[in-house]
Amino acid sequence: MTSKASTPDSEISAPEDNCYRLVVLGSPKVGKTAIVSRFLTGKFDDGYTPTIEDFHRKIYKIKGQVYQLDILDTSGNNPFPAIHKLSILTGELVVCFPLDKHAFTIFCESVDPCIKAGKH
Ligand SMILES: Nc1nc2c(ncn2[C@@H]2O[C@H](COP(=O)(O)OP(=O)(O)OP(=O)(O)O)[C@@H](O)[C@H]2O)c(=O)[nH]1
Ligand SMILES: [Mg+2]
Repeated sequence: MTSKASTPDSEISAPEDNCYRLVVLGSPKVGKTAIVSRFLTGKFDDGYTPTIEDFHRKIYKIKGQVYQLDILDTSGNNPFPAIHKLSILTGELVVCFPLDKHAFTIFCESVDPCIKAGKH
């Protein structure tokens, strides 16, 4: 259970061990932004605006500890595979929606070095 912080989230910092980065990947229009928005606001918006790249930060206070969750909502239509690879490499947690063949190839190429480096 989380408790409300009286200080604005932007002024609270969590210890490094309590910081997590979630990268949301998937093909275009599969509902990545909708589920992130639902998670953050509890609301569902049936409009569609293609994402370029959106970053969200949430601070939680759980049992007296401060935790930071960064969420990177990526574009399903990223024309720059290198940026996509970087996004995958920077995440500790990756949520993956259905990927088309091209996106799946980029994903495999990106996770391979992570696995070899012992990052998961
Ligand atoms: N009915 C229904 N529509 C959904 C659902 N999830 C997403 N949508 C709709 O599908 C469309 C695309 O959703 P987005 O979340 O913007 O898709 P996206 O994966 O972020 O797309 P890109 O940013 O282009 O990669 C929007 O019109 C959403 O409202 C769902 O669970 N049910
Ligand atoms: Mg989106």
